[in-house]
Amino acid sequence: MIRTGSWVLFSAALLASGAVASACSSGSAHGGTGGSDSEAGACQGADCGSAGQAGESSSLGSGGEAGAHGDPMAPACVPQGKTDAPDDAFTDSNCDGIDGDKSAAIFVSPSGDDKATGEFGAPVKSLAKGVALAASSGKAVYACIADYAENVVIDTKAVSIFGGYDCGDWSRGNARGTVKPANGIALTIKNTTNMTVDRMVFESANAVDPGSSSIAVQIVASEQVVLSHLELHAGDGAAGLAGGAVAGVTKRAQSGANGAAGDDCNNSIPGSHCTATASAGGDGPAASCGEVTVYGGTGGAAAPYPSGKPVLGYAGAPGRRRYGAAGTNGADGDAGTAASLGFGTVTATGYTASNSGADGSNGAVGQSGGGGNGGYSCHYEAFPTDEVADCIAGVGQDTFYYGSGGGQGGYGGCGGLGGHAGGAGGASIALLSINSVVALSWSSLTTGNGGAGGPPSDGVDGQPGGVGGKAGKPSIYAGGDYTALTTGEDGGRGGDGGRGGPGGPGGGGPSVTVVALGTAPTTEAVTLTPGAGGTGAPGLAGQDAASGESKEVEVVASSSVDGGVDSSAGASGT
Ligand SMILES: [Ca+2]
Ligand SMILES: [Ca+2]
Repeated sequence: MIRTGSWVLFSAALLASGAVASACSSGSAHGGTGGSDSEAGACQGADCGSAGQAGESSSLGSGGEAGAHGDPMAPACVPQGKTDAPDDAFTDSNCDGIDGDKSAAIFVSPSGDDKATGEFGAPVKSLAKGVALAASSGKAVYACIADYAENVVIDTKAVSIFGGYDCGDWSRGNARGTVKPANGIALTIKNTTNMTVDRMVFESANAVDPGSSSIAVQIVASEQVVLSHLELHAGDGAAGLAGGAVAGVTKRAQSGANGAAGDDCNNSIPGSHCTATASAGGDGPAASCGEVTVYGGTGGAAAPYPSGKPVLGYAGAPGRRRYGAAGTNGADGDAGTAASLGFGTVTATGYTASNSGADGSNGAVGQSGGGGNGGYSCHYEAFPTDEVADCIAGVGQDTFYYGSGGGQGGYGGCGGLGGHAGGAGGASIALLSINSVVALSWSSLTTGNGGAGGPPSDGVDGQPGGVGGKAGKPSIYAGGDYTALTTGEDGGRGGDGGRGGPGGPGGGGPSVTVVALGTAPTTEAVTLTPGAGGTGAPGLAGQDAASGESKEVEVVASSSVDGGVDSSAGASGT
């Protein structure tokens, strides 16, 4: 009775899985030829092996023993060879009790233990452990139908993965387990050749880090990769990074240095000897705006003893020679360009959301103010006929006093910093094949939405120009018409720095079910359902960024790796 019951269960499992039992028949086995089959040692262990071990048996030898019991309900199982690949009909062609070859597989089940051997009856718990054991032993992984929160990586040594197995009796059907890690790529295959992944679901979570992508399966530098009866689901790409705020200027540019005061001397007064040095104009140290050195225009020196003209003030730098005049304001920076493509860049190592905006450029440095001219120096005569004219001419000898130096021009303001670009939105990609040969069949691929482009930040106003330096105070002997004549001029005000341009907005991320660099995967009976492309961010200077594309297949030519998308790929958003 027990044996009959277990056979019914086994048979039901086969029927439920849609198996066509060519080697281990189910339907015809009801005919009751079990006795003779068992003699050949070729029936299922569940039926002709030790009683009650449904699907668990054992060797062909024990099958013979079962035959001795002569169960008339046992099905026939005629081995068609020593090997048995998991197949679409779920046929146990080597009659070891499962579709597939028990001796050539590492079994993975959530009820297993990663310290186990992985052999049949002693499954490991994680796919990672299963893949590691399979790689070292040259076996395949048989995974039962369950959820696996793992990032599965197959690197260098090919490991086939077959799902569809029941976690209880390891019968096989079309139901599939799901690999869904908390983040990152669900299945990565690289540097391998000749392997199969069958009857599994790979699902990547929504990307979280700004500009990162959600990719379900990525295959790199691999060949003869067969993907069959899979479901690949990518989550949403993450929104692009917002351009960081730019610090504004809080301090006015450096003021010009004051000119030196007029020197008091009077040759007719003992102890008050005139020197031969004219009072100097203001001349402060260099300042800098980034890599640009800035000076205010140097103030002119007063006229020298005993005769001569005052020195003119010097132009501010950068700028032309404009004595005492205010510097002109620096030009505003240019706005950063908006992202214009609906796709990013695929390189030999992966996809990069490169469709970001450009930074705004900095405003230009304001022109520094010009230096003030120096003052005249005078000889005072007791009985002058035209004092001002004599002063300008530098004649007379009784009394002498210097004019004062001109003030230095105020320093030009530094340009405001440009705004930062908005980052590109991340992509949603179900299958990314890079320089690989992949055959995809009987599968459905869906993607989420591409990430929105990141908004840019605005530029900031330039630094206000520095105040011009004051002329030096006149000599105590100057008075009346002499005061203005002998006093130097103030320096001009520095020009303001230009405003920084706003950053360019980031482009939306694409949503593409199949992306290939190089050869596109071959497809048979494949359903591709892309989501929506991410929205491009609006620009602060009027130009909005492109939205991400929504496509079934995007093929990027290998030759354009450095340049991004293939021109024939239709990169613009849809
Ligand atoms: Ca098979
Ligand atoms: Ca088998």
